[in-house]
Amino acid sequence: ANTKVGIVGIGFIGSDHLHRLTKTIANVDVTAVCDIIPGKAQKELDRQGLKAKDYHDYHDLVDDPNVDVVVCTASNEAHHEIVMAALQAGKFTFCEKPLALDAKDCMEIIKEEEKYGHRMLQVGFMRHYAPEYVQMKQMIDNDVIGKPLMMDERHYNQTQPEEYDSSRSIIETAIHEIDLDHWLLGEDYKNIRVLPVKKTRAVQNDQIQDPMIVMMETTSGINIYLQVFVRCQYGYDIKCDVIGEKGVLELPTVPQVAVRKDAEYSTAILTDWKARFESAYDIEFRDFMNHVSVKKSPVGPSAWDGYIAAVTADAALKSLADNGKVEELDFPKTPDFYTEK
Ligand code: ISE
Repeated sequence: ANTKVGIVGIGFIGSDHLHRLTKTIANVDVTAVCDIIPGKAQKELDRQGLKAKDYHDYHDLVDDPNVDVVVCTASNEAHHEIVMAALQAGKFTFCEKPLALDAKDCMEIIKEEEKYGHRMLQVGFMRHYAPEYVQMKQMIDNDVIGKPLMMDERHYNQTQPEEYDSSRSIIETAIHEIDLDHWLLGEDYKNIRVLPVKKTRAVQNDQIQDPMIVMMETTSGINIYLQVFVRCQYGYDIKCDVIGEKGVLELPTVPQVAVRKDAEYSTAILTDWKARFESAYDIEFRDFMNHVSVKKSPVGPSAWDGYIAAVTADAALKSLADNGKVEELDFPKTPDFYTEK
């Protein structure tokens, strides 16, 4: 029988996952959806030509016996309570990043998950599944460029809604690199700082520092330099260079057909982040569903990864509030619970 999935939050990524789970991933039925805005989920079901139970309250969705697995794609603030409810209902859960707003809330989720004695949850850090990052990690592990010394990264969005603030630039945007870099390098972070730099005139309020420079240092002293710019205007642009003792690894951009025309040679730059990592999302969900559909624990990014990222993000926000002061980081050992296979 197909695995029955309920999705809470039918926004940008929620509608994308709804489509993915019904059209791309095999042996899944989306049996229920829910959105805080009345009518929104039903409208999306109609648009995609789908039928599912449309709940107004997510509690009813997570308690529905016709839902085996909960996918949480609600707004960041709601992740914690929805995930807690899903775990309490004993459902395998996929939660989009960030797992919760801060480390304290992530720890509560970990405590809840621990009650089951095995992993119940996966966090949507989909870049772990992007073939280009996977290759990069293998090349680092295989010593292709010798020991990594520095990383040079860019995370640019074309634009974000008016209310997007510095905290979201960190917990929703930079969180991808915060999570990914220590995985790529196989080292913890020692410290982080966020430098307020010259601001773009594309923002008219003081709620956001845009762009910002995030600097992290790992325990062995690898320096990471990341520019976060969520209103760069020109496109969705991701750069990741790892500079080693013998060479540099460079993340490719998504291949686009080149155009020779009118005395120009050009290639497009994507603008939609969902398109940039489309295959990563597909592979991620295939892996997650392959495990939970046979009642096996998921093996992708865990609540612990969500927690470590949140500890780092908390420190980043503190640094930004303190004009770029270096915040020291010291991570506890990963509980066995999360390393058991
Ligand atoms: C969004 O939630 C994402 O995950 C994108 O990858 C990121 O680029 C964007 O800034 C976020 O809002």
